[in-house]
Amino acid sequence: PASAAPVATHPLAVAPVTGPPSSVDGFVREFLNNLNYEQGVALSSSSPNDRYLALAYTVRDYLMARWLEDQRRQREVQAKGVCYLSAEYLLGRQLDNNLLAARLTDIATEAMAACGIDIDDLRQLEVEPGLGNGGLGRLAACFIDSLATMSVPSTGYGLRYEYGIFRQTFVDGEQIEQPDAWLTLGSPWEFPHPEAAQTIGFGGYTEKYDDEGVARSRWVPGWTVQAVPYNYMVPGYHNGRVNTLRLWSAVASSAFDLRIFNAGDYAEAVRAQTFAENISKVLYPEDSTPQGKELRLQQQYFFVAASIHDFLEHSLSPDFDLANLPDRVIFQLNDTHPVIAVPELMRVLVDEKGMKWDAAWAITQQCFAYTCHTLLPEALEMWSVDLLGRLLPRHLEIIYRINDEFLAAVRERFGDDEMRIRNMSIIADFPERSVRMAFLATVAGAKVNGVAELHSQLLREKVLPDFDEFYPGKFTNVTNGVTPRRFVRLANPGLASLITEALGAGWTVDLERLRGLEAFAEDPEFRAKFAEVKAANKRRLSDVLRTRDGFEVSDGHMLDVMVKRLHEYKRQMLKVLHIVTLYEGIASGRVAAADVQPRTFIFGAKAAPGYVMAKRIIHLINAVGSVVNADPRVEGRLQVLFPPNYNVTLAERVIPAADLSEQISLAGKEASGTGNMKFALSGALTIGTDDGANVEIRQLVGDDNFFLFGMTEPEVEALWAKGYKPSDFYQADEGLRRAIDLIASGAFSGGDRSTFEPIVSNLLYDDRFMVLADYASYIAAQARVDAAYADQDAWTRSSILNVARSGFFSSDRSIRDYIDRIWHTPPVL
Ligand code: GPU
Repeated sequence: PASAAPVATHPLAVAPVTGPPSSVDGFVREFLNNLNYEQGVALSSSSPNDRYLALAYTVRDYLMARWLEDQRRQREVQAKGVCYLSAEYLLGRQLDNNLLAARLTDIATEAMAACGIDIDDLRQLEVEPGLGNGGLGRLAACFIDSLATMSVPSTGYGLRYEYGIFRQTFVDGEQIEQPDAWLTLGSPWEFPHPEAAQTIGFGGYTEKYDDEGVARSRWVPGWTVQAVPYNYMVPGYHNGRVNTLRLWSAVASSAFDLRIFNAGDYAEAVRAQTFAENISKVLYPEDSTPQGKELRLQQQYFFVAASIHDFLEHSLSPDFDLANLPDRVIFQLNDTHPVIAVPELMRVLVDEKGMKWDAAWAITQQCFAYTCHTLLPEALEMWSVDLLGRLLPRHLEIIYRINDEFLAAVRERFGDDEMRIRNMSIIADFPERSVRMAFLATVAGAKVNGVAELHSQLLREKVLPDFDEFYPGKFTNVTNGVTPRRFVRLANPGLASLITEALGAGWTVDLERLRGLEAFAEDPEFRAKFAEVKAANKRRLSDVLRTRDGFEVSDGHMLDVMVKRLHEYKRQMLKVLHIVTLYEGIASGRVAAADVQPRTFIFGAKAAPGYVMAKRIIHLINAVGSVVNADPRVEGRLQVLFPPNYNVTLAERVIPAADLSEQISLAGKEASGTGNMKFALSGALTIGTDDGANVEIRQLVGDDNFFLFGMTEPEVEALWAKGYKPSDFYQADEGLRRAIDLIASGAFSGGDRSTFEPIVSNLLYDDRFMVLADYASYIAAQARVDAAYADQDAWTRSSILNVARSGFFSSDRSIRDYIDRIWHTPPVL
């Protein structure tokens, strides 16, 4: 009973499309109003947090009229729109982004100054909503920014975790996780709508019944949870658009059992409430390695069921013919996490709306599309039939029927090729009977896309070849992108001004225009200005790291940066071996410190709390840093910094300051990468393998402006086929031997040889990600980096060319590709 028909017919009931007056005085008045009447404090007695909240409310107020208008229009126009279903949105701070989008940055800055407030002090107070793990969640945030900026009718749907990605600290170099209580000081950017809650069922049983002669099934859930939506504004850049991100929060259907409460067992009385509300309590901190926990499946079903019902109830007119659903919506599945939406839509259409199975299935197959973000087999989610049957019995029945019909069609086409049937079945039998969610998504999706050219190719050829053969034309590619609003305009204002000075305005929404900078790369004056921007960004980073972590970044160093989740396939270990090699050369006296190119290595990485090897590698990085940074023989020419709790906010400071971008995953393992794009757009040169979107970056920026190393994906395959023995590489390479031996000797663990022994033996005897095989090539490429960096002016030229040729990596281009190849949802202007 959420959105009744509009009651008011008064002319003023239609929100005016302009917000409050856009003047400094007007802003001050609004701000003080919010401070007094929302926060309930006077300016003179207000806390910094009061001021931050009042400022946020003021910005919000300016966007509000447009938001209400856009919601009204989306309902009225009835155009086809996108529902982006994602378990993660790694948004980053909101204040600056919303100021930029609403063209309020200068006004707000002056208004705060007029009140005696430095707006920068307020910026620092915002706790970023860390509702995602890494690349996948950040991509979703970039995409909703582009969708709004491009005026595409769309809603982002996800989960409002009470605790986001954990806060990382280091104790004696080891990662400690702390809960991310991001909501405690208030959350000015969200709007709860308890009246629009959806009831979500779980458990129970299914039953057959006779519906006037037609045999039907229905689900009788055993328990329910309320899904309460929280709306967030997603403002487009300078286009007056405000889209919606709707995140669901779990609330118990009844707060507590009054009879038990009255009988005095208080803990038992609220047990059900705690149980229900756990669903949106915390983000699972696993990136690319899901653990298959029941609560995670509850989260997934909870948010997609709420989202589908929300869309059907609130976006369609009451008399809408569901046969036409594909004309109105495409549900984009952000990896397998929301795939349980497929049997949910089937259940709604067949069981609740009384549609025939075949008709419902034809509709469903047009309403979903699936994006795969990985090639790692352990990242393709599987749910045990046992668990699914207990938690969602009707959905399991539906999945079985989808599979039966699918396999029958496969048989018809290919004959009784049992091997093929087993390989393609949505239900796997080993190691345990389970549902392959990627297969379900592929069968149900109108389109399936990978996230970079190489990834999409490998997805078709290696992961789902039978499906590619069975469904010609279903597979496609959409190379990832990043929003230039946050990652150039906000994160790199110096570069942004320089670009505007050179090319004029307009590039922020048409990033291919950066091509125009190619000519400027030949202009010594421009190069000098560009170099000064990079130097200023380094100073800004130094300031941040000094106040945040007490680090002193050395002047005049190359900044060599590796920031991303800690995962063995990403090969932070290769970077460590490089550092240890440089250090060992100096410590042994074979290399004079004075002959080493001064470098500061910056790491940022969180490890999944249960990922033991990843945590060991974090420990090792910190241990190497402690030794290298303190050894006088190094003469300060090498410095290793590992600021804890890498997040979007820190990324926005680190990336613009970087000289060298480390993108060194084993070829064929990183689906795309998006950090690689952010660095290139900030003028860092990449040292990287032929993996993910690195391939496309190199093709665009040119071989002369990219340091390529390592095996190609076919070479990796060939080495596996031949039989990979990492110890052979160890034996054959003296530098590698020295580096590994130094780690094994206990040199970084106070003489204790056991601390890092598991890392050493893993490298020597397992090395799934072929670190040792690519070592020599990596070290050689780093030598080329040193040589190139020695010519600062030539480096700057390359750096400018990286920016000029990376316009392709705007998420606006990605969204355009999604529209053309998958969604067919033109902008509605
Ligand atoms: N990715 Br699967 C995640 O961040 N989390 C996941 O659970 C999965 C994939 C990443 C890929 O590793 C990265 O290569 C890609 O750029 C990113 O998704 C966005 O597509």
